[in-house]
Amino acid sequence: MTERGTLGVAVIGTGRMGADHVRRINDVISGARVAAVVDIDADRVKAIADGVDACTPYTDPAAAMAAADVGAVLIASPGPAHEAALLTAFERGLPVLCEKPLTPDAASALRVLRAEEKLGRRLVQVGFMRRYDAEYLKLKALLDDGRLGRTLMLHNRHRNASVPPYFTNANLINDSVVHEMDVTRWLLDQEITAVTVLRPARSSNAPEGLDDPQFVIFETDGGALVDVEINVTCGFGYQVQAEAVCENGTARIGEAHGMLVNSAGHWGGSIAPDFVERFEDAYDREVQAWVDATRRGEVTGPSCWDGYAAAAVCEAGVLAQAEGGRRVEVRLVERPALYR
Ligand code: ISE
Repeated sequence: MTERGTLGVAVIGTGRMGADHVRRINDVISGARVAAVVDIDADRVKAIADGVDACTPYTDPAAAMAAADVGAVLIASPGPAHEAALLTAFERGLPVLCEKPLTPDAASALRVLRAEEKLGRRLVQVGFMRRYDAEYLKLKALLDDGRLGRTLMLHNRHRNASVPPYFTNANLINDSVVHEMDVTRWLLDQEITAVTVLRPARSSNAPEGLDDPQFVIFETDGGALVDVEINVTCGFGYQVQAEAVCENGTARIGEAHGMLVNSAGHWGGSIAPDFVERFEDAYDREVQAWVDATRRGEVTGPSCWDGYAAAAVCEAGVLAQAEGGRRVEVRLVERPALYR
């Protein structure tokens, strides 16, 4: 933290999300500045640092975290690099906002959780940004106030116009459905206990090696049934919708009715092209909440427990997917006191 109390952030990873967070911290939110940027691509990281006032480029995350003007870390590097960066941040006592996934598998997520538990205090907020989306927040408040009774089912639709060529069936679960895993756990305040994956006929839009769309079913420890249509080659835009079916009513979000235009015998609006645009406000709110909490000396938002639980559900999901239609149970360790 500087004398003026502005939080100096090191942004690790300057790919699409990292670069967007640099812009966000610089131009959109308050109370923080980008003091360091880190990327293994030295030219890229220098170019980004050159565009930011008093920002130092690094190729080594540990060197950036040792800098005197760095008071917190935002990790947006690829998932396999997260564990090392998180453990270094723990050694330095630095608060972290870690983009999802916390780490790519349950065993490494549990190692991170145990390391944080050893510190005896939380340092990590995991970047499950849908928890900061205005519509999801309204749905959460409605379900929590109990007016509609218990939630019995949750229907989700998660559609991407397209995905990068490297996207595999496992990515469908680990990169995309992981968001529904987190919102299910958060909205219902329940753990997911089993996953089943079914596949309809393969879309002719799906690239070689990707079975798209798929239909994923979660069971929860509160007896709810949750389904997810994951459909990442729909072509027409980015859509995330959810409908809670409760004892005394239903509630639906994600229709995204912004402006409606009547023209030339048609009415309608537009669909966001991708998640960066659809969830722009949620990302802004998420990073602002992290900066505000950090400046107060607090850690809020999704925890290492949430990151670990999501990783364990992902593992069950990938297995369920590979075993076509088999129901796979999720096994979690006992929830430590730090996360209750
Ligand atoms: C991407 O990685 C995300 O996190 C998006 O929110 C998700 O909708 C998309 O399917 C993923 O590929």
